[in-house]
Amino acid sequence: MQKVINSQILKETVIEAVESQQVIDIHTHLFSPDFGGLLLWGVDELITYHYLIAEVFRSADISYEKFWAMTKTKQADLIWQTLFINNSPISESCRGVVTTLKELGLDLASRDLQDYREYFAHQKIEDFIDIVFDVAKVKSVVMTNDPFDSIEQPIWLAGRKGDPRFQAALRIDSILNDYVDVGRDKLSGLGYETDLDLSEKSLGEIRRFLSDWINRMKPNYMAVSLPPEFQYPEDSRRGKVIKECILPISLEYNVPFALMIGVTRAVNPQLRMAGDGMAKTDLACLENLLRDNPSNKFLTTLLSRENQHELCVIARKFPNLMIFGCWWFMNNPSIIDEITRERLELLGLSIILQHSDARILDQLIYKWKHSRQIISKVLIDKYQDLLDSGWITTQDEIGRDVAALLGGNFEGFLQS
Ligand code: HDL
Ligand code: ZN
Repeated sequence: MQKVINSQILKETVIEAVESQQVIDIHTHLFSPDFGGLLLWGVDELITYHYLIAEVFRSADISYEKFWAMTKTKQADLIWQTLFINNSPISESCRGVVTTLKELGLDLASRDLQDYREYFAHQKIEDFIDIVFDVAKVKSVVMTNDPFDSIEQPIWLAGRKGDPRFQAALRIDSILNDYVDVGRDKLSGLGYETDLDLSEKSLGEIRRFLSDWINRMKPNYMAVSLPPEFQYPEDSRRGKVIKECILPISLEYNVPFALMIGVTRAVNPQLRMAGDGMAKTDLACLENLLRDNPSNKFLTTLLSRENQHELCVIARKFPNLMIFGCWWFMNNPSIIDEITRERLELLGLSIILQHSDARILDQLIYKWKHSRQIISKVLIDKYQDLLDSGWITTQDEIGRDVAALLGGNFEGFLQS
């Protein structure tokens, strides 16, 4: 007999379901150990995560030149002193470091960065991966793989097998956003000759490139980050490659096309990777893509809070769109809470609630602990509303729903 839920046991039931659910993390910048130094981990990487670099310049009296001339250890020392000792680490990215250290069992009372470095110095990466996946309750992560990256490329060409917990995603920003200055040369470097005018022959070569790398990588999806001014259809090289190459290949191989829209790259180049900004997007681009390609599957996450409500409405109109996660500047408790509520209210359970965007392995611990806390809070309220309306539900049904929201919907979307 399944246990019927009442208000008294609702909270513990939802928290238990959310906290125990193994998640599929559908967008990260993590790499399996066979990619060598591309896999980042440890306390100095945590502290010099580009989110904290942006924040340290607001509080430390240091020039960009001086900071970038420092070693990573010295950068970490400065960030630790500035954002954790001279100031309470109250921002989400600082609090994430605190949560990670705590969940790894380190003594936060000491605040001794050298101590923490000692702990990591004694970890073997193969074991540490198991510790992190276990503590974070992550079943698998999807990487961000760039066939043109000088370190990744030879590993893929040599026939990467790798840890199956690290799934691939084929990232194609340089072809779509930088074809003239970067993409065309990179394609040529891999033996795909294309011209500036994107002749039929060139479009065929780009389709051949996509086919070859889908066969090689077996990616969960093809992804691109796009600026807020992205339009579709668009009389541009990007518009032509999407229409003539990405969409037909996505359909042929049943590999969804993931659009991550709203990033304005290098608004402050002096901050390097920390220098990107965001802006609201005209989502007619999505509506046109979805309406004109009803058999194609699309994944989308947006960078502007102001776009989130209309994204939910668009997803109501087009079942071939799966929205996912609280991306980057969205990934803060107050916004995760807000957009998770409106997504559940407008789309029910047909969403992928969250991804981590983790760049450092250890971040899986805090990004998922923080998200689970908020997701539990929202789900408790939404199931309470349901109970108040008279619906009768059970522990098993809540477990089923949570499993879908934290991974099952992604698996189902890929297999559909
Ligand atoms: O383009 C992306 O995938 C973004 O997530 C960027 O990598 C960004 O720098 C980031 O790490 N955001 O969390
Ligand atoms: Zn990312």
